[in-house]
Amino acid sequence: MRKTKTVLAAAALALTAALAATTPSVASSSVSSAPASVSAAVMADGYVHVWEHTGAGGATCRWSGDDSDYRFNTGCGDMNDKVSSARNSGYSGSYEDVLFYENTERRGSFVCLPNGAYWESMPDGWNDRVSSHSWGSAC
Ligand SMILES: [Ca+2]
Ligand SMILES: [Ca+2]
Repeated sequence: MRKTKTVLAAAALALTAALAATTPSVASSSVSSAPASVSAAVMADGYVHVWEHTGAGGATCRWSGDDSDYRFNTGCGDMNDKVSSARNSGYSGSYEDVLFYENTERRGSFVCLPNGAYWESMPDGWNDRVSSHSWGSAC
């Protein structure tokens, strides 16, 4: 519980910083609680989202670009070997799919999350395993 609060506080700080640096019109809640019925038709927001628990639960992170090391993230702390659900709501185009790698620096085995897809739980063998990701056109 203490750790969750720390993560949320850090996320709030980073969100504030991000909003100050960009446009205030993209404000979004750091606690995602979209109803299950929405998951089939994901609204594109340009981000890949991951969560600590299945069903979009617990701590969350999102990126619009690549991330080579899930241990260190601005605003959402350590997500290394913790990801249990994920959503690709990136914009469709040339780099619309997300490749999740088992190791940092995009090394090792990977799984591909297609554009617009939501994994309520990770594929077999991938719970608490992802350590980095990149955008691509590989699914
Ligand atoms: Ca987890
Ligand atoms: Ca890993």
